[in-house]
Order: sequence, then C-alpha cells, then structure tokens
Amino acid sequence: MKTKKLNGFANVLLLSGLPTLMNISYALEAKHSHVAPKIDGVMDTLWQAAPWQPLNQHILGEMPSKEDFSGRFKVIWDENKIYLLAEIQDDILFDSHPNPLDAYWDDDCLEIFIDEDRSGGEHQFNFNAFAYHIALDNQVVDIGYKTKDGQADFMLLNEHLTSAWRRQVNPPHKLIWEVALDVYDDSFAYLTTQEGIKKFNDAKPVTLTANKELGFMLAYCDNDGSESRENFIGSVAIKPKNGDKNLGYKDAGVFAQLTLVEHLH
Ligand SMILES: [Ca+2]
Ligand SMILES: [Ca+2]
Ligand SMILES: [Ca+2]
Ligand SMILES: [Ca+2]
Repeated sequence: MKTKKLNGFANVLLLSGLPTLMNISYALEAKHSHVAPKIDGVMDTLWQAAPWQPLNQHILGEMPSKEDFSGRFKVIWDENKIYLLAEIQDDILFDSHPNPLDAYWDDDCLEIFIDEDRSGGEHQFNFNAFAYHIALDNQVVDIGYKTKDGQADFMLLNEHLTSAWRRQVNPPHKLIWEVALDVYDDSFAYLTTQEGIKKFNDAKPVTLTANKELGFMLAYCDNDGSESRENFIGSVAIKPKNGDKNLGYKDAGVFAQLTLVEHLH
C-alpha cells in the first residue's frame, strides 16, 4: 500500500463524476496477503510487505507532542478480512468508564471507519458505514439507530472484529495494536426486542476481491486522565464544516479511498 496524491486536474475530473462526496485528499492501497496475520499485538514478518501510513491529522484538541501521542499504521487484506496494524505511542493508557457503552470516545480507543461500497454520505444512525471504536479492553462500539426519544443507541459490535494490543519492551514502549476486521455492507441491521435484547439480522461479512474500493479512515482518541479526550488524531485531512473536523462518525464522505490490490502499484 502506498499513498497516492490525487490532486492532479485529471484525477479531480475523474472523481468529480462519481456520485459521492468521498474525500479525495489522498488514497491508499492495501496489498493482498496469502497468510492471515496472527492477531496478538506482535508484528510478524509478513507485515514488512506493507508500507507505513501516517496517523497524524488533527481532528480535535491540541496537537499532541510526539511522546503524548504519535502513530502510524499498515493495512493488508485477504478474501475474508482486512487486517490492520497500528503502532501507537501514548504516554498514559486510560480507561475511566468501565461500562463499554459509556462515553467510550473519552477513553483511549482506536477508531476504524469503514464504508464497504465507498458510497460516502450520512451514517450516524444507520449502517451505510461504520465507525468502530475499539477500547483498551478490545470491546467494539458504534452508534446504531436513533432511539424513539432521539438518543443515540450505542451498539456493541464485538463480533465484527478481533483486536489485540501489546506494549513493546523497549522505550518508548509503543503499542502494537492489531485488528482483523470483517467487512459488513449496508445490509447489516438489528432489532431490539421488547425485553431490550438486540438481535442482528443475518447479514454476513462480504467476500473481498482485488480492485475493490472502500472508504477508510483510522483515528485514535487519546486521553491521559482528563474528563474528556485530550486529542483525536486521524489518518485523513478533513475539510472542516463550520470549523468542525470531527465529522467521521456521521459523514462517510470524509473517509479516504482504500483500494484492495494484488500488488502495490
Ligand atoms: Ca497521551
Ligand atoms: Ca471504557
Ligand atoms: Ca456505504
Ligand atoms: Ca492516553
């Protein structure tokens, strides 16, 4: 995978013809892997084939120092899943909300944004796209539907991915955080029974193929002990709307294009 700048006139013309508001500031390629990485927070040699991608775009809070937060990541894929490895430097790991559904964005978390069909568009209260918040206890949450009283229905989606992280022995003790992600399309749905139990429909993860294009963004919510998160840094430069760059959890149009390829171009 490599970063391709798509700011040429021809590319702008090409992309402007698509019925999407997809972010065109950059695009990524993920290389196919014949072997699935072991998800254990240790970087296997198979990751060497994938280049590092920066995780350095400001979304919220003050821009952190390198010691406070810095990160980079790699992405590969096979027919079944997308695999992600993030190398994160965070001086203090912090999780003050024991309920995984409570203010999970204010605890340290890795956030994967994915839009299976690269449609862009609104996804806050639907599954046109997903914003998977992965907590330090590896539980996964996104907003489901809007409740009858207009509140966000926070959904545990632990079945959608496998995650593991581990700190390295040598200073500065960076985290290696690995994720194996099932890719669900917008047919995913759930219902809530009268007893309040949430039941998923029978949507299955899609089978991935070469040249598939998805919407993708990675981010990290860093909190080191404050009431709310101290900074929020992502992989994509987001054009602010009314001064706000924290748009990924509701607008898939800010994600970048991720193309699954056999070989890097
Ligand atoms: Ca920090
Ligand atoms: Ca928590
Ligand atoms: Ca979509
Ligand atoms: Ca932290």
